[in-house]
Amino acid sequence: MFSKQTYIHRRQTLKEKMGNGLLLFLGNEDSGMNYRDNIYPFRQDSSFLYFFGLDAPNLNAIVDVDSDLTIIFGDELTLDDIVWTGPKTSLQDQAGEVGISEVRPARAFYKYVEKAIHSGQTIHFLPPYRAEHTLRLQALLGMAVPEIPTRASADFIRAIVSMRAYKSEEEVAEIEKAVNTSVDMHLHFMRELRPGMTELTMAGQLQALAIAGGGNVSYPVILTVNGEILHTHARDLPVQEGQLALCDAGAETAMRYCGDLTRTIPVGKQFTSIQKEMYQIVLEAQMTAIQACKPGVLFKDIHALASLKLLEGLKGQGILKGDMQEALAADVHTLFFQCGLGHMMGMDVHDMENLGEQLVGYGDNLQKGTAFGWKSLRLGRVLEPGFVVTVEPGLYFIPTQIDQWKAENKLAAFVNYTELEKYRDFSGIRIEDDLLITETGNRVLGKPLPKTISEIEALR
Ligand SMILES: [Mn+2]
Repeated sequence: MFSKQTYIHRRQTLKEKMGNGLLLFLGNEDSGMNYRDNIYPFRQDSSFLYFFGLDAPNLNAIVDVDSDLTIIFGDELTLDDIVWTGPKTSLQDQAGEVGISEVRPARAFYKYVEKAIHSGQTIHFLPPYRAEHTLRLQALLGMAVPEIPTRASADFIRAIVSMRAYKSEEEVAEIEKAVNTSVDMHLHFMRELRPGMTELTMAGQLQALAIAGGGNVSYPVILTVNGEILHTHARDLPVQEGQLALCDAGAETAMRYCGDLTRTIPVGKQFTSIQKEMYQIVLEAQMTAIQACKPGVLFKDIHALASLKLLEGLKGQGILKGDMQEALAADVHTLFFQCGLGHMMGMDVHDMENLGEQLVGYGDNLQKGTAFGWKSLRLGRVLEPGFVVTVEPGLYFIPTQIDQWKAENKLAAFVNYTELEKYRDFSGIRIEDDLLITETGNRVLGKPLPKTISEIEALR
């Protein structure tokens, strides 16, 4: 937990930004996997943690801007609870550590909101992502379930995004701690993966390192020899000499700040010559994109720049032909790079994604794209100092997509389908680092993690 002053200051800033109304914060609950008491690891809501710091289930909070009152709602442990959990710091004392003196029983939350509705106060709430939150809002506000996401408060979202997007020094230190644990996970992957080992064996070892780092993984480990499948998780499948293994894994700290890194390595000791050529294309696109990350630049333009580098590289391999600027304008890159160059990162690995990609990644003056490829770019807005973003270009040879585009002879002026056919089983490559945008440019966060071909082969 940060100091009391951090949380007091954050809530004060939020009150000033909002001006009036009642702000609802729904904390998360334990969630049963197969019965109520056998639970998924508990994860607090990130906005709740940001403003209240209390990483425990069954809490709600209200910031009543109109009467300048901040209240935590939750119940103290009973003797029945303590039999199972042992004694814990009282909720009253925990609230005191984040600068809140007003603690009321859980059931008083409903009464408080009911009274506010009757008095005509404006109630602001965030879009729910858990069914329990939807049901709680339904009970509190008397709204039909399908109506709830559309009635979430855009002003409340904007105010929170305008704070959480800019990481303070103490937050950057915490993120860097997460990235360093993530680096250790990747070093283990790069040193220890061997032919015959299953994807799951290695993924389990990486998760153990994340937990030993004090927190957990910040998302389920992606570790696969089918790197072209963007979000496939590790399988009970032995990896083999000659294949590429893609690992997208990160840790979150005990305070729930995240790391998110990707490396792609040969399962054997060395890349094949064609793997080397493709790897080098992605690496150059990534380094070019990192160089371009600085305040005042649209991230969407950096996405286009990285895409152009990928296209030029593929032209060099004879897979593409013609003018690559024109190819970029025609979205040829989406045959190989179907997703976005990166996203914001903080307490969520895709930071604040539950608040909506438009307001988080694009803001009010820029419209998120809807076309294939562009619709998956989560971040497009102008970069500013204090943002933490990922830069993660890749090349993905997806047989289904290649077949479909080829059957339609799509963009055949640019694509040499005969040559491309040779790569249909190539799989995929991604390289990802985490950056802090500074006043003058950027800083790659964390301890160095090898990514050139010679550095990687030296570790194998
Ligand atoms: Mn990422």
